[in-house]
Amino acid sequence: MKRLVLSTSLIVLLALALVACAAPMATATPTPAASPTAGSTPTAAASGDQVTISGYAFDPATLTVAVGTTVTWTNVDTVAHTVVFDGFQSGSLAKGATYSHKFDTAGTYAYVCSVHPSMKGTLIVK
Ligand SMILES: [Cu+2]
Repeated sequence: MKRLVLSTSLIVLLALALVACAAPMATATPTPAASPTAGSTPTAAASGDQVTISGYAFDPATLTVAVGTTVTWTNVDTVAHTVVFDGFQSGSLAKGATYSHKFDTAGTYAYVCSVHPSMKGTLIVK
């Protein structure tokens, strides 16, 4: 009986020792800082001068640029697309092809893909 009590005490001691060892490690682990931009990144106002044609869509669908900017469209789809404005257009863009146009006049320019009329984009020049 005494032997049993002894071994039980030993197990309790061992458990306490384990907890004692583990506790400082747990509290010493640095808590990762929350990403400062997570959830606060604005997605509505797209900037830059690049539009990607991907998944039968222009990305970004609406792009705002300054007057004098040359905007480049790049088709990454396997199917061909076009960039068609009122008065000028890209012609057929195969995969990997690009089309650039310089916008010297402020205004809102709507464009479509003539192959897939549901693909619409807007370029705002100001
Ligand atoms: Cu298209």
